[in-house]
Parts: sequence; C-alpha cells; structure tokens
Amino acid sequence: MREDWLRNDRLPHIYCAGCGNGTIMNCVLEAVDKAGYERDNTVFLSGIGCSSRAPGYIETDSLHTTHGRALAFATGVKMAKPSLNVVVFTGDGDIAAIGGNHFIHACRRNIDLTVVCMNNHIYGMTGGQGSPTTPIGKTSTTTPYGAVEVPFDLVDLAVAAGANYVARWTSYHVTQLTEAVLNGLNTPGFSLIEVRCQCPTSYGRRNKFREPKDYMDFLRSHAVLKEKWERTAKPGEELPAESFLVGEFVRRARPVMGVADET
Ligand SMILES: Cc1ncc(C[n+]2csc(CCOP(=O)(O)OP(=O)(O)O)c2C)c(N)n1
Ligand code: SF4
Repeated sequence: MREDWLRNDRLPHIYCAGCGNGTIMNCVLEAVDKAGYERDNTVFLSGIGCSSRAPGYIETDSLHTTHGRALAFATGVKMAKPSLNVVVFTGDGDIAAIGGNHFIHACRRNIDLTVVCMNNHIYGMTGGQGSPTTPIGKTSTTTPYGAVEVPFDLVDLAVAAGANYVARWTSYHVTQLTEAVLNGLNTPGFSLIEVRCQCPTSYGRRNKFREPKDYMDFLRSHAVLKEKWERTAKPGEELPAESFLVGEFVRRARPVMGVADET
C-alpha cells in the first residue's frame, strides 16, 4: 500500500477480512503515484457501496456522493476545474444498476475521467442482493434459486458507448491491473478499468467461494488472456463455461468532450 496516500485517521477500515477492495486500492494508488499525480491536483470520487468507501481512506480531496451518481459529480468536478485529475471508484451495482444511464453517457461524452469498477457481482454493502453483473445461476438474497437474467458485460458496454480506454483484470492480477490503471490515467478521455474481485461475505458464502482464496483461485483459473484467445481460438469457438477475457479491449483517440478554459 502507498502509505503516503492514506488517510490514517480514518483507519481501521470497514472492509471484511479477505475483501478484494484493499488490493485494488493498492494497485490504483501505485498507478496514481507512478503517473506523478500529486495530492493537490487529484480528486477521488465514488457513489455508495463497499467499493465506494475507498476515497474516504485516501488523503486527497474526495467526494463520497449518492448511490449511482459518482459520474455525474465527477463530470461536474472536471468541468469546473479541467486541470484536476479525476478518479472514480465504483461498484457493479453503483455503475451498472442505478448509475447505468450516467455510465453510458459519460462514455459517450468521453469525458476525461478514470473509473475503476470493483465488480464483485453483488450488492456487498446492503447484504447481498443481485446486481446487473450477477452471473446466471449464481445465488444472492434476491436470486435465491439462481440468477436468471443475462448479466451486463461492463467492458462491452463501455466500448460500445465510446470510452477511449477499456480494460479488465482481476484482484489476482495485481501487476497487470496496476499497469492498466496507469494506462487509463494516461489516456485522454473516459477510461474504464473493470476489476473482477472477491466479496467473501455477501457473494462468496452463497456461491461456494466461502474463503477469499477460493474466489482468487476461480479468478486465476477462469481469466483468459484476450490476446491469446484471439490468436488461438478456432472459428466459432466459445469461451469455456464461466471463463472471461482479461486484457486491454480498446485504446483509442476519439475526441474528448471539450471543457471550458479555467479562468
Ligand atoms: C438511492 C439509493 N438506493 C439504494 C441505496 C442502498 N444501497 C447502498 S449501497 C447499495 C449497493 C452497492 O452495491 P455495489 O455498488 O455493487 O457496491 P459493493 O457494496 O458491492 O461494493 C445499495 C443498493 C442507496 N444508498 N441509495
Ligand atoms: S461485504 Fe463484501 S464487498 Fe463489502 S467489505 Fe465485505 S467482503 Fe468486501
């Protein structure tokens, strides 16, 4: 952990033992540090959820806003002061359920924000309700017999909606994740880094991943490198069940939404 970025007076944190969020915060702070960001020119924002607690533990100006509205507030901050580096922590519920509309339009506008989504496939903070990324068949308090709805693919959504940088890694792939966040910070326009991660308390214990390590093992064994898959998959071949692609999905230079000069 980059201790010099931590707001020590807010510790101890609220995260459960084995939660993936701390690892992800560590990677993001490492990337922010490598990018040369300083406390005075960096703002962290979030909505509501366990994931959204992250900015509260970081020693910069931060906004812990309302559920689903982090991107609206982040847009306001960037519009008001374009020279600020604006980084958003969010969860799959925060960004894809109640905040889904803000998400696609922030990508479409291609505003210069870096968004890190801690995707644990569930509403962790409120006790384990299903989210728009809960996989089919997985249980939650609102899907006690297994989810039946097709989940959103956050990466596909962001690419289709126009974001300039989109990547997916997991809480297991810390080196690649740190690199991806750094790339997101350095790419002008909207960047989404989706991070699949473990929530042993709300998701794991309902889905046979009771120990944090169980889900880390799942992430390691089911993540398929996008580049390798594209090189080796036979025409029409499907990914194995429950596997998912990781890597960089887009890095492009669509026009970034203009912001007024600071005066
Ligand atoms: C308008 C509104 N609706 C509902 C809630 C209750 N609520 C708080 S956090 C949350 C879900 C959080 O899930 P996610 O964003 O996936 O974050 P996680 O806790 O899993 O990190 C909900 C429904 C709220 N705070 N405000
Ligand atoms: S409920 Fe889940 S996401 Fe929330 S702190 Fe605990 S392990 Fe982490």
